[in-house]
Amino acid sequence: MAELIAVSGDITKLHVDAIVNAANSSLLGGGGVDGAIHRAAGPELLDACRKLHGCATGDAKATPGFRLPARWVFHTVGPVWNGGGQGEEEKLASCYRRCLELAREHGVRSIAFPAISTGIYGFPSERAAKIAIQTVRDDIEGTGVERVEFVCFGEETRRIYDALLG
Ligand code: AR6
Repeated sequence: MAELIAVSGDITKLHVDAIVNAANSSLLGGGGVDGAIHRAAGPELLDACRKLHGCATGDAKATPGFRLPARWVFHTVGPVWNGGGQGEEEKLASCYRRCLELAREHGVRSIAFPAISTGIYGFPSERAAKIAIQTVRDDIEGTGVERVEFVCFGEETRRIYDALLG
């Protein structure tokens, strides 16, 4: 059984095999967690991202972590929240699913996810957390991942994950 836990703080500091970036479809950087990851990884990360030629919403692509403690960064593009009637929930689930597929392909045993789409993209936090946890529980088997950290940047997110993870 894989371990699913909530942790607080900055995802760029974590010593895990892979961290997930909540990117945009250009993969060329931005604000929020994306900006923090690019700053901490160094300019080599942007060079690597340029070679990926973007990423569709709900998909994910891998780069090395460069100067990060994490070996890999899985860049995924969450949906912009538009009221919930435009497939946002399924697209968000797809982000988590695709990152677990990349984890399997790259032999990743520990992975840390930020709360994808819940910042600049405006996805309601509790709905997003339920989807994150349910998708990971449903899809983790057979990937080889042993530990999943849900990184909570702020007390409200932490409260939500603690309540849902029990
Ligand atoms: N460590 C962990 N979580 C963080 C960090 C950090 N250092 N910084 C912010 N968060 P957001 P989105 C949390 O806005 O909503 C970018 O410009 C934050 O509190 O980073 O998917 C991209 O380029 C929130 O809970 O991502 C896209 O254009 C969560 O990370 C757009 O933002 C996600 O917030 C993507 O928006």
